Amino acid sequence: QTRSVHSVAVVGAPFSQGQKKKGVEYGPAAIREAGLLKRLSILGCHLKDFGDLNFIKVPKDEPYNNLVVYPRSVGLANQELAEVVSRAVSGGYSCVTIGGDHSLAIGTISGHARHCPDLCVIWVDAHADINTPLTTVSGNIHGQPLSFLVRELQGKVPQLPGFSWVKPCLSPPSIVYIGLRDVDPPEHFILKNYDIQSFSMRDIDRLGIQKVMEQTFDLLIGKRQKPIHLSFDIYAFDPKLAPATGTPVVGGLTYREGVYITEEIHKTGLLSALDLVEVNPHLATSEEEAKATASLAVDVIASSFSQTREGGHIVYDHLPTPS
Ligand code: Z70
Ligand code: MN
Ligand code: MN
Repeated sequence: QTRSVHSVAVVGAPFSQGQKKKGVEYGPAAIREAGLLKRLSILGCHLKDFGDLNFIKVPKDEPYNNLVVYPRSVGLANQELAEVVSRAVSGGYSCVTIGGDHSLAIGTISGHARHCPDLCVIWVDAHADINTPLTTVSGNIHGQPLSFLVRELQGKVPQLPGFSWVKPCLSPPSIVYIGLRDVDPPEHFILKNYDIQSFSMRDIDRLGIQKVMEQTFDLLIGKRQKPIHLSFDIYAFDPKLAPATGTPVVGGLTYREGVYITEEIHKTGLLSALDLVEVNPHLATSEEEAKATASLAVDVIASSFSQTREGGHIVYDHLPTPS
């Protein structure tokens, strides 16, 4: 029996200024405490821990248009994160970034794309996170990261202060969403008019998660093998499973659907970077809830790196003989 050994880099991104709630900066610590590194090493991964990055808040970071909050801080943090991810990926590692809010995908995808310009993105989320700074109602950049990265949208996206380093690196055919159930009208317009493929919760109800994954891979890597960037927002899960998140959206992924998604992605052998974002231990109403959410995050990451439910992932090749 052969198995591939993964080299996995872990980067903690305790970043929260893509939104306004306190606590998501404690996500990386919670996911580490839930045993991430131990679980990956049991799976035989060769690990490199980059630790938790130290982001500085830019002082006097006034909102753009009186609305979009902390643009300079988000821009600078992502610029630094992009450097680290790019270093990890060019060093031969699959890069796991634990967040932090979802605005950090601006940095992880930018950094990943520097080394892998042909990457494709699987965005697992309740939200489409593709508002532009001109369509956002909340003003939170974690609801906008993809708008800065899709080339075809740039005519509609103003440059935010702190964002001059960002080079759009994605095109619609290289993006697939899974799990959508709370899409804003301008986001729906973008998905339809720019032909971005998505499997909503309704599509999962209709097709089942197995067909959804088959079609996802047909769309992204059917013609040519490409490195996969998985951006997994813990909000994709039903709030019963992941209670420690900002604003819960009912009707999300089951545990089994979530794990099936990552098992299938692992089986492609193409996973090159993974973001696990929006775990906010401060929004849990009990210690148990906070622990359950962090432990769910660890399960998602472990099954992305070969953990299986059938039990074949740890070497066991002979039975003890009675003496
Ligand atoms: C909304 C916005 C969002 C997460 C909220 C919501 C975006 N579309 N993402 N929570 N994780 O603010 O643009
Ligand atoms: Mn998100
Ligand atoms: Mn979301």
